Amino acid sequence: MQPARTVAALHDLSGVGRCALTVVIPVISAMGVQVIPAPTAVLSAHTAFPDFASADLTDYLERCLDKWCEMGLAFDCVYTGYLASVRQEEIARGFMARQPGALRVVDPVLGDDGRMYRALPREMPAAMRRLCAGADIITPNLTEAALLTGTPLPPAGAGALGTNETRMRCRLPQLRALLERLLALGPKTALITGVPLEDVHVNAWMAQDGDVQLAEYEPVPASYPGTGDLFASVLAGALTRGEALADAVRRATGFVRDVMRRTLACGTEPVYGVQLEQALGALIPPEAERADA
Ligand code: PXL
Repeated sequence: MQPARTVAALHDLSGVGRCALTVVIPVISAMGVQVIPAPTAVLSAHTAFPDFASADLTDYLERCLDKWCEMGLAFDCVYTGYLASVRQEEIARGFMARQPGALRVVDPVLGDDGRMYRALPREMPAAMRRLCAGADIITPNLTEAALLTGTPLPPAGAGALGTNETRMRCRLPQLRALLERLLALGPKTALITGVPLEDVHVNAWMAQDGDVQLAEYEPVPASYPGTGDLFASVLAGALTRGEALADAVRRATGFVRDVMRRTLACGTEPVYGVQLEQALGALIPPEAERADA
């Protein structure tokens, strides 16, 4: 019996709406990996709701990460998501430098549907670029990939909440060029989620000196906030367990699709997020693997 591997999770804690830590913690825990959370902000509900209470935790984040280093903790993975300020990016980058043995998963949470999240400062894409530079893998959606690379944003309304009306279609050379621009920022692997590629839908990734790899999926005719967090959490959990990248991407792709399908069948309002709770069981490793993991 081995102790659980550990993930330091730098994400916000939004009460209503199933995103960030309320997704990260159950998903990665179900996969048999311990999550040690450092909340970047607390919100009554995520920022797609018309109104919410929030508190920025930048000072706390710095003190928390310093304490963990003073305690001598060495994490197997550092996984970052929604960072609320430019200073939080500097703090996260400094923490990664002090965790040289950790896998670095950076989900550059900046926006969706052709728009930046409205609570984020304008300087956040430039800051996030610096964090991406030192990552083992980054997992932007198309909007975030555009913001990170200075590519014109996909038209707003493509994939709007609850419609998934993806008017924009990518071609393979365009997708390859976008992945190359992301890799030029410095991460070892760049992965873009939710790409309408010609007549299919894919999650696409490329490693430095590699070629484009695709995980195709049957799209669900709906769009929910938090699915990027869900995808990146399954990916981070699987990679921390030592799974190969292609297997981890396929697992994350399949799980997100399954959860979206279940949610659509429930008919709940999209802004409340996906029906994750009843699907978590599928992530629990079989008994035999749990014993030797
Ligand atoms: O799911 C990404 C996300 C994370 N954190 C907060 C958000 C969102 C998306 O809206 O508002 C606070």
